[in-house]
Amino acid sequence: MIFGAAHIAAGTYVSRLMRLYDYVASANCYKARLLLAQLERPYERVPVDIFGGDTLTDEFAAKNPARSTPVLETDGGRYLQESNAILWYLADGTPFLPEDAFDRAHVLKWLILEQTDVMPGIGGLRFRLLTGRWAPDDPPAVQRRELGRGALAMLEQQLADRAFLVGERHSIADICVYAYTHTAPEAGFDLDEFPAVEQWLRRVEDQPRFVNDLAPYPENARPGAGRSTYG
Ligand SMILES: N[C@@H](CCC(=O)N[C@@H](CS)C(=O)NCC(=O)O)C(=O)O
Repeated sequence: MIFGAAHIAAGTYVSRLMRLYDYVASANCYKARLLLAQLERPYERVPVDIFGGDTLTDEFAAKNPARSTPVLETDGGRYLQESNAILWYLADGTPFLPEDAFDRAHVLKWLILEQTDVMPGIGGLRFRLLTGRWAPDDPPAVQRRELGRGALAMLEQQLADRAFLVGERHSIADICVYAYTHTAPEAGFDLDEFPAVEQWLRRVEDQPRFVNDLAPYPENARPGAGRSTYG
């Protein structure tokens, strides 16, 4: 699937369209799709069925030894792994990544906290509840819920008196944290308890060219139904 117009450079060097190796139900992948849409960057989307065994192949491991999506193949044919590294690479030189060193460091801080707190505490919990890997009262679910609540409380405090996470303007910090935070109700969190987070979610959704194409988990994501690193 190709998004945007293909670009073929003149001369001996033929620039390829960027490729995003992408799983449609992954919010880590959705982060990249959202930024690409907002930047209006053309790219080719290469669907990866992570529960159909696609990340278990040698071919995929050559692109990402960690066997995770997303992976960006640049127009020069190089591979970049990790969703937040992909956001940083694509946003560099655009309004989505501030120039000021202090603000950039704060963006980096949120990219880190998203991976340590938001993704496991909200996204990882949601995945395991929705696909039947855990029941809400299972001890690992209770532990993750505590992590997720802590992440939402941290965001609530940060957003109580500001419109966006860093420097009062929409940046990749917001895109990155939005991706799993907006799914919090599906992980059992009540966002009425976090009104500043709720309002911030709506502000992110009001940004130009905002898209939400995060798909629900398919049947083969249930345990035993497919083949993946999750079993
Ligand atoms: N830290 C990684 C995590 C990526 C990740 O966990 N991707 C999942 C989908 S959300 C995946 O592709 N898993 C496939 C597998 O492990 O087989 C990132 O941010 O890119």
